[in-house]
Order: sequence, then structure tokens, then C-alpha cells
Amino acid sequence: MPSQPFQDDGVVLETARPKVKPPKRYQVVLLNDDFTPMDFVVDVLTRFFGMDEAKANTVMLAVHTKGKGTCGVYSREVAEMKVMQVNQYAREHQHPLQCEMEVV
Ligand code: TYC
Repeated sequence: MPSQPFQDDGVVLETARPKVKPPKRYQVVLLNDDFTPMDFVVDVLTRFFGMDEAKANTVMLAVHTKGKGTCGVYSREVAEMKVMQVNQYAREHQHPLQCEMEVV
């Protein structure tokens, strides 16, 4: 049995500080325009954002009336991919639909 059972060899213990911040999140938004057909926007929302028909209709009408609307919130990489896919799909179909991402 040592004479000093709590001898710590001079080691100083400090409370650990968190070294990393949680990663930022990004919302993917659709912008309204006067030319993209409503049916096409509903197709985009079901195809790329996993919405059912009813939810896609609600979001499409919100974008149509308010000018802009959120499709979902993702990591930067996933949000970038969705924006690229939606804009490419819209161009392939000759629609001016615009999709963007914004940090939350
Ligand atoms: N405003 C379009 C129309 O009346 C429909 C529309 C909705 C377009 C949402 C884009 O992000 C959009 N045909």
C-alpha cells in the first residue's frame, strides 16, 4: 500500500472542451416562375424529395403563392447534389425552374 494513495505524478486534469462544431445544415428551396408547369414541379418534388403526391401539391402551391419554398434540409453534400439534379432535370425538359440551397 503506497503512503500516498492519491498521488497523481503532477498530471493536471482539465474538463475536455468540444473541439468540433456540428456540421451546418442546408435547406433546398424552389423558386416560383411563370412558365414551369405545376405538374412538373409536383413531379420534381416526388422524384427528388421523396414526397407523396399530396405533400408535393401542398409544397408546389406554397411556392406558387409565396414565391419560394423549402423542399427539405440536408448536409451540404446532399443539398448540393439535389440542387444539381433538379436544375439539370428542369433544363433537360426545357423548364426555367430554379432550385437553390441556403444555410439554415
Ligand atoms: N407558377 C407556376 C405556374 O403557374 C407553377 C410553379 C410552381 C412554378 C412552383 C415553379 O417552383 C415553382 N405554372
